[in-house]
Amino acid sequence: MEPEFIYFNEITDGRGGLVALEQNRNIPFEIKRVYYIYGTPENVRRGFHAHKALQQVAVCVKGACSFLLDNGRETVDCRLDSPTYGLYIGNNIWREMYDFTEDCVLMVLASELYDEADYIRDYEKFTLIVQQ
Ligand code: T46
Repeated sequence: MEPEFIYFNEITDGRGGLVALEQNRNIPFEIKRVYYIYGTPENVRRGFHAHKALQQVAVCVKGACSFLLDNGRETVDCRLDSPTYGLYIGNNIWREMYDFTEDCVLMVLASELYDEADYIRDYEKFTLIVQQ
């Protein structure tokens, strides 16, 4: 299993950098929701769930954090440490986020509005679903 990174086009000049994220262009779905996670204390792990249908792209717009991704057969760990690329996470992928730097701002673009019913928060249930 490999992490699916999306590398964004950077527009840089003497004033700094700019990255544009556009639905169905460099983001492979219609963007219905954006949220961000920040102020995560050291040694905290978040996530511990998969989604039934949701697709997301996670971008560390400041600082860094790590993801563990698990498709039920394999796992992979990867680090997000730049606003110039994102991590695509499709449905039925268990994720955990960890090793947040103090200044980390993790922005996530999502294909659907928030819906708790789309979460699979039980790992046993997740493994049964992906083995079907
Ligand atoms: C994911 C990872 C990367 C809302 O009310 N609206 C929202 O859009 C979201 C994302 C969360 N919430 C509520 C639900 C919980 O009461 O905020 C609380 C914290 O959410 P959660 O514990 O699910 O946060 P994480 O960091 O474990 O997971 C989040 C996303 O929920 C999830 O979809 O893939 O970030």
